[in-house]
Amino acid sequence: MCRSSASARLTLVSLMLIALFVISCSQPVANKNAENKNTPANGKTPADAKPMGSVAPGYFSAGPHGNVSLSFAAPENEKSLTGNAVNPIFNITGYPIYKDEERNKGQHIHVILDNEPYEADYQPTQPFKPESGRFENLKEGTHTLRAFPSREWHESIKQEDGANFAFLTFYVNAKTPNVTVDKTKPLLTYSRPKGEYRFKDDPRGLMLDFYVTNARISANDYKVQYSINGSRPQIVTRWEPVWIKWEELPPGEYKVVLDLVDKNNKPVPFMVGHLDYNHTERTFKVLADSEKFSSGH
Ligand SMILES: [Cu+2]
Repeated sequence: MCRSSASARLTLVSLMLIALFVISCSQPVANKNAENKNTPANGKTPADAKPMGSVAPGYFSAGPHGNVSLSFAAPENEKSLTGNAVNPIFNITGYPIYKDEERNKGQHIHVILDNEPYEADYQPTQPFKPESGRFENLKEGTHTLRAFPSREWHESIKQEDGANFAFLTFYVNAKTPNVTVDKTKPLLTYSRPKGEYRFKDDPRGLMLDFYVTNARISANDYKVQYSINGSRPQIVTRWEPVWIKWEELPPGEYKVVLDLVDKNNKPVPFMVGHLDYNHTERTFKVLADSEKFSSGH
């Protein structure tokens, strides 16, 4: 009798311990799922977001609220990673980041490894692992990450003081010998166009967009030069997106070349090893109504 009640008590205590263990283990998972729902709550457009109306049908815009600041919480600047994948985490203030699950659109951060096409991060406080796998299996040596916030339609938020532009250097295993990254030099960061577009999907045209740091863009200072499919180079004298008319972009494949140039239209390089970040070549595609987007779009 006594023995059986003791063993019953023991069973009860073990059951309670198991229950406690299950609760304590399951709680972080539950929290993580809640966080994955997105910011702000529940993957919705913020209440104060304004519809763009006929200018850009289907899009909303929220903020900025004062000056925007963006920085990396991870990885650490000028440190080696443990492993060969980078999963950046951000601190951002002054600009709402969200994804509206119903519209499948939202404000996000463009994250650029080295001088590759950007990846869109809609959850900046979580380690970012783009589906493309672009941030994995990195080559040994010196790499950079750049980031800036963007609108639902992928236009960068431009801020002259550059406080919303984050830029860091990191290493896989070790530094590449003789490669230095001078973050004080004039820098042109390519953003758009990227990938595939539906012909006439935006009444404004097709957006060419970029971020400029440590340089003023004007008619008698630094300028941005672009050329599409080898056409005569166009000079941009204002830090604003260029909306290219659809009439100039019938369905097909295109190559765009973007350069930072000085007041004499001479290219200004930003060298990281053998890569010139101020000279970017990209292909994009304009699809006819009958064509399907390829997977990964
Ligand atoms: Cu974007």
